[in-house]
Amino acid sequence: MRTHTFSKLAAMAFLCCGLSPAAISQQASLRTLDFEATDTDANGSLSMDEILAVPMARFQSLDTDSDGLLSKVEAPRFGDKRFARSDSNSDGFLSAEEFLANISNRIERLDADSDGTITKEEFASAQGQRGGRSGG
Ligand SMILES: [Ca+2]
Ligand SMILES: [Ca+2]
Ligand SMILES: [Ca+2]
Repeated sequence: MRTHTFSKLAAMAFLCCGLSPAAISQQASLRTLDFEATDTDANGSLSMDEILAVPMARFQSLDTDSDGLLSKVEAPRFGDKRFARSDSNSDGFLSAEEFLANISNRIERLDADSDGTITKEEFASAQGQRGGRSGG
């Protein structure tokens, strides 16, 4: 299985064009997640693993020294406050678990029937929840 080139491209775009960290973090948002692209086994629903593969790839691309932990320097978009909040064991680094905890919570909230997978409906309704309609 081949890893997504998306995060690599994003990382490259970040390096080459100086994309702002904010732009990257918007891509990380669940709301902008591409359902089809994320549904790697194409079974029409997203498992936790499938969804976490996206932020996990991001984690790995941020972890420039590949020690499995993000320092503040590696994760500048977090900012001091958010970093401290995410760093639940206060060791000054974000482990993958700490990095993903936030997003895991959000995924669990997406999973309306708590069956451990996100159907397209659950995904769509969660996307629609915020911000209301956008024209049309
Ligand atoms: Ca690191
Ligand atoms: Ca930590
Ligand atoms: Ca579900």
